[in-house]
Amino acid sequence: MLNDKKVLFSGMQATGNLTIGNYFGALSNWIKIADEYETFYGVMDLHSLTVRQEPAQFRKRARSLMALYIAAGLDPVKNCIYFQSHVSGHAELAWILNCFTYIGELNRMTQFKDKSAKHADNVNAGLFTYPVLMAADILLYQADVVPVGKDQMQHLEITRDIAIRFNNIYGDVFTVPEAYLGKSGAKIMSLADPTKKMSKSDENLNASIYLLDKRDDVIRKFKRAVTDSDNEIRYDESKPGISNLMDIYSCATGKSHDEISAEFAGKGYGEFKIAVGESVADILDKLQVEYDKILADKSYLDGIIKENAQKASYFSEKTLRKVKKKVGLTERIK
Ligand code: ATP
Ligand code: LTN
Repeated sequence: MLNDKKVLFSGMQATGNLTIGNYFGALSNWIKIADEYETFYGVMDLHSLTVRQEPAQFRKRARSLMALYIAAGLDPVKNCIYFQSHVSGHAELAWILNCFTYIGELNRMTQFKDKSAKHADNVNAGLFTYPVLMAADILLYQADVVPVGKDQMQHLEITRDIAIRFNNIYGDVFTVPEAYLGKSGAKIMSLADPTKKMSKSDENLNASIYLLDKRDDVIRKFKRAVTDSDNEIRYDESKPGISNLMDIYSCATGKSHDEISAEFAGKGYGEFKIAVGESVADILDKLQVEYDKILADKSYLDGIIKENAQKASYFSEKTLRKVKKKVGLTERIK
């Protein structure tokens, strides 16, 4: 509890350009629940280092991600939006928690297996201990809830296990966090292969709609989206392409699947795809206007970055001090 509110922590890695999967699956849910909690949303730049980054481009991307959080509707005064690397407590607590995490546990992480297969030339120790840094992110703020997609559930489980293990030895130090799966539970699939998740690291640029895509590209990509050939707009497991487009249209307009089927009864896929494209492009147009404004105002963004780093540091220090004392590290003399 902080200021009588439960604490919420979440974040995204500053790798790749965000897609509408990240938006409908994560960001837009964050905004819906932000008021109910004391919130911390990190730009997880330390996590991004597990994969090789080009420094200048990486720096730009991290700033861009922060601007996107705000452009999407997170008020940076009410929500502590900050860079993970600006709060040294993340790395410090991660080290301590490394000493409370077993290699066997980390070996079971499916993301590690997937990513080490994908980056076989750079299977570094950071990739292996990625979940421990994520546990540190969450436990540092004593978070009660963590909104994450299904793919991150395993990391949340290990975070809970580490917290419980630590508490069993040292008493009630950490709040044991719960996952918060969005109500809509939207999982947006690739436009090129609707059996695969839409992902910002997909090599096929037509598979994903990026938040910074221009209107014409958005419409063009939706027109080309892979669908079946029966031309009926119906939500059905055997029609993953159309079902995915219905999910996207539902996220963009708030309409139910039944309402969408009724709206497009007797109409073809061509007309439906354009409607989906328009509805998404409308949202992205607005978001991009805000995004450009935020990035253009350097001192505004710098001010937020500075203040929120201080705010996050203040809260994280409280936990870190307690943890250091509990494990028996010698207190610094000031
Ligand atoms: P990468 O391709 O780099 O692994 P990603 O696009 O899968 O990235 P993440 O950075 O792993 O995205 O995830 C950020 C957040 O967005 C997570 O909460 C994740 O669950 C959510 N998310 C990512 N892709 C989708 C999707 N297609 N549908 C719904 N939610 C998604
Ligand atoms: N691994 C997460 C990003 C992330 C995160 C966190 C999410 C890093 N630390 C702490 C929630 C809480 C991902 O979505 N890829």
